[in-house]
Amino acid sequence: MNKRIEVILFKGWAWMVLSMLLAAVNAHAQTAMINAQSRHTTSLNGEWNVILDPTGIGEWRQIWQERKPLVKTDFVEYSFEGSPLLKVPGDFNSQMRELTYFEGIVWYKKEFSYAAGKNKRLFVHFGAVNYLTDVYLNGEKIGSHEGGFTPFQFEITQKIKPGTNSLIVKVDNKRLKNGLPGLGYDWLNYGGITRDVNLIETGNTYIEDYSIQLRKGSQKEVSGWVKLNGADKQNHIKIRIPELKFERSVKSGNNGVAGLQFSSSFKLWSPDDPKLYKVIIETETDTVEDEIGFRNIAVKGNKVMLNGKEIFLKGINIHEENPFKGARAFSKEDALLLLNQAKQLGCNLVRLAHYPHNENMIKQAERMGLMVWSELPVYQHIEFSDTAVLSKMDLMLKEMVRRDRNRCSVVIWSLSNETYDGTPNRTKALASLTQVCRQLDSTRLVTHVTNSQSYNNNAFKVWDSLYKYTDIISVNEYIGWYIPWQGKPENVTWNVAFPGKPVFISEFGGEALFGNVSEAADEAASWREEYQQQIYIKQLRMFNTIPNLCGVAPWLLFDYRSLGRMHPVYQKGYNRKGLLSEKGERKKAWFIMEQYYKRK
Ligand code: GCB
Repeated sequence: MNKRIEVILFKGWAWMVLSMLLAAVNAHAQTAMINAQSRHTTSLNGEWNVILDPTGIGEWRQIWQERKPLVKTDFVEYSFEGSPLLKVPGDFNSQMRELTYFEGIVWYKKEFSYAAGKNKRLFVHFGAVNYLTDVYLNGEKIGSHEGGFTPFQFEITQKIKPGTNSLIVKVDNKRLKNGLPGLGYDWLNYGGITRDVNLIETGNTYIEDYSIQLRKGSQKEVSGWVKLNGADKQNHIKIRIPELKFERSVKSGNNGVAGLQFSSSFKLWSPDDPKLYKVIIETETDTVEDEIGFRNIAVKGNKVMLNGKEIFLKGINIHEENPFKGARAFSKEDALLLLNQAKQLGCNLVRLAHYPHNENMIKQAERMGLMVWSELPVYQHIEFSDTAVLSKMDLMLKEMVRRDRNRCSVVIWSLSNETYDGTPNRTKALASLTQVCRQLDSTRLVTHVTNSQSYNNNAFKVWDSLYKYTDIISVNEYIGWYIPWQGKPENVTWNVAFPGKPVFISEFGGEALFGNVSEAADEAASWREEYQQQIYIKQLRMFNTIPNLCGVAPWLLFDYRSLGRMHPVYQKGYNRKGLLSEKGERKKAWFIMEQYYKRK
C-alpha cells in the first residue's frame, strides 16, 4: 500500500478510536424542561447550513472545528460557507433529492447571537432529532442524545460568548441493531432535525417539571407536584386556575419539589366536551402557563371507563407523515390535516404509531376531543438481551412520559409493538418497563401491542406472556389480508389466553390502490378497493365475536411511505393500507368504517 494512504488510514483509525473513547465519557443531554412552548424562547428554526457525510469521514475531519486555511498553501476539505441549506424543523429526506433514501450523517450549522440577562440561564432545546445527535457549540462538544422522537436540552449559560456563536449538530439516522427502532420497520424513518429548536432563557431557578392531573380513580381531586431546578430550591410556588378562582401557594423542599393536593368541581374533559383550563404556575423568578384538562381514565373489569362511564374506543392509526408532502409531520397545520380526517371518520381515539409524535399533534388532538394513544418505538425485532437497549427504552419512556404527563388527551401509554414472545429476555425487560411506567405515571392505562396468534378451522387464538402486565389486551390481526378467512366471519371463535381484560384490535386492514376499482373483489393481488372493502365488511362482522371488545383501530388513516413496499404498479414505495390515499382520496373501505363508527 502507498505510504501516504497508510498514514491517512492509520490517522483515521486512531482518530475513530479516540473519538469513540471521548464519546463514551461525553455528557448525555438533559431531559428537557416541560412545556417549552410557553417559555421565554428565541427560535433557531429556519435555514441551516448542512454538510452531507455519507461515509462518516466528517468525524475524522473534525467538522465542528470549522477550520479555515491558515496560509496560502493550506486548504480544508469541508466548509459550511457556500454549503446547501435545509429547513429546520424538517426531515432531510424530503428536502433534497439525493437524500430521498439516505440513512446516514448530516452536519447542520446555525449561527446566532444572544445576550442573556443578568442572573438568567440559557438552554438550547431540541423538540426532536432523528436519531443520534452530537451537539457542538463554538467548537466544543456539549453533549449527545439518542432517540428520534423526544425532546432534550443542554444548558449553555456558561458557554455562549458575546457576538456570533456557532451551533453545530451532527445527526445520524443510520439503522442500529441496538437502536429503537432496530434494523427493521415498515415506515420511512425520516432523519434530521425534525422538530423545533429553541433557545430558552429562564430565571436562575426555574420550573422544570410539574404534574397537575386528577388522582387515579378520582374525578375531583388533583394529586400533583411542581419541581424547581436551580440554586434556590426552597421556594414559594403559586398555582392558579383563574376560571375556577383557584389559587394555592406551596413551598418546595430542599429537593426542589412541592406536593400539590386540591379538589374542585371540574368540568371534565371528554371527546364530546374537550374542556381545558388555563393553569398558571409562578415563582418569583419564573412563570409557566398551560392549558390543562381533567378527566379520569380507568379499566373496570373488562371495560374501559372515561369519567366513570364505559366508552368504546373508536380509533385510527396514524404515522407522523404529512401525506401531501411526503415528509415528516411537525407543525400545527400538519396536525390539523391528519386529525381533521380522524374526526371526519368519527374517531374518538388516535393511535399515534409507532413512536411519540410531536407536541402539536397531542395538543391539537386534546383541543379537538381526540384521546391519544402514545407509543414507544420498541418495534418488532428488538435486541432485548443487549443491556444498552434496556437503558435506551428506560430513557425514552422517561422522556415520553415527562413531556406529556399533563396532557389529558393521552390516555394510553403503549410500550411496544409486535415484539416476539420467544426473544431472549423480552418479557422480563418489558415487564420491568411496564413497572417503571406505572411508577412514573399511575393515572393512565398501559398496554403492549401483540401479535402472537393462531387461526385454524375458523378458531382464532391469541396469547402473550405480556397480557398479565397490561390494562388492555391489544391485538394486531390481519385476517383477510396476511391470513385468509377460514369460514364465515360471524362464526369465528375467539380464544384470548388471558380472559377478563378489555380487548382492543389495534390493527387490521389490507392494501388497495385508490381508483383501482372493478366488480371483482376476490384477488388480493389485484390491489383493488373492493378487496380492501370486503376485508372491512367481514372484520366488522367478526368484531361481534370478540369477547370484551373495547375498541378497534384500522391500519391506517393515509397511505404512507415505506421503503419495503416495492410493488412497481400498486405500491411504488407506499404502504397502501390507508383508508385515504396519500392525496386524501377516500377509498371504499373508508365509508364502511365511517358507518360503523356512526352506529357505535
Ligand atoms: C403491522 C405493524 C405495522 C405495519 C403493518 C402492515 O403489524 O405493526 O407497523 O406497517 O403491520 O402494514 O403490515
